[in-house]
Amino acid sequence: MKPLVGIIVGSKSDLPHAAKCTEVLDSLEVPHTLAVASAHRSPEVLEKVIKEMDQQVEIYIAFAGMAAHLPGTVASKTVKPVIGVPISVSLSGLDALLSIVQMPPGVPVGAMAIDGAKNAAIFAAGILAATERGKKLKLGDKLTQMRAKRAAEDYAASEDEPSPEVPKI
Ligand code: C2R
Repeated sequence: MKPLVGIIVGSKSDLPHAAKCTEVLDSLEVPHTLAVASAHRSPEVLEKVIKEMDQQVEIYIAFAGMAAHLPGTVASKTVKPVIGVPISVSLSGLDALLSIVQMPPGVPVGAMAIDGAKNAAIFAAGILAATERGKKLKLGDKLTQMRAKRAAEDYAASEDEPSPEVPKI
């Protein structure tokens, strides 16, 4: 099936983070594709990867640590939405966060929290929910169910019974 989400990581060392993202996408049955390519170390490979992915995907998720120029570089080569995930490799991930979030006007990147791999998947699914394929995949319903399941698990972990005012899910 044609992938909807293109995932690019700056190094193979980022793959455990990408796995947390693909786990959520898989649970939502969102098809995805993944490549390892760096704006710094392998710019030609990155260019080729984006050209190929752009024929297929509707949205990108780019993971990078340190001087994380990868998501911004992806955004410079596509008009499709790019979600950037800063990875905490050095300086507690603040270097990567600032590199991703401070894009110049005209070339936006949607920055997630440091190591926010799961939210990247959920955010991508939320954007895709409004598209034709997203509607076919019932992404809106699946995201609502996912949130309700988590809330129910939290209530269940309460020491006391939830008060009657708390709506049952
Ligand atoms: P290594 O573990 O391979 O030394 O990489 C990667 O995303 C990784 O988190 C350390 C970190 O360098 C990051 N990296 C970038 C870019 N390429 C690799 N930030 C880039 O092009 O922005």
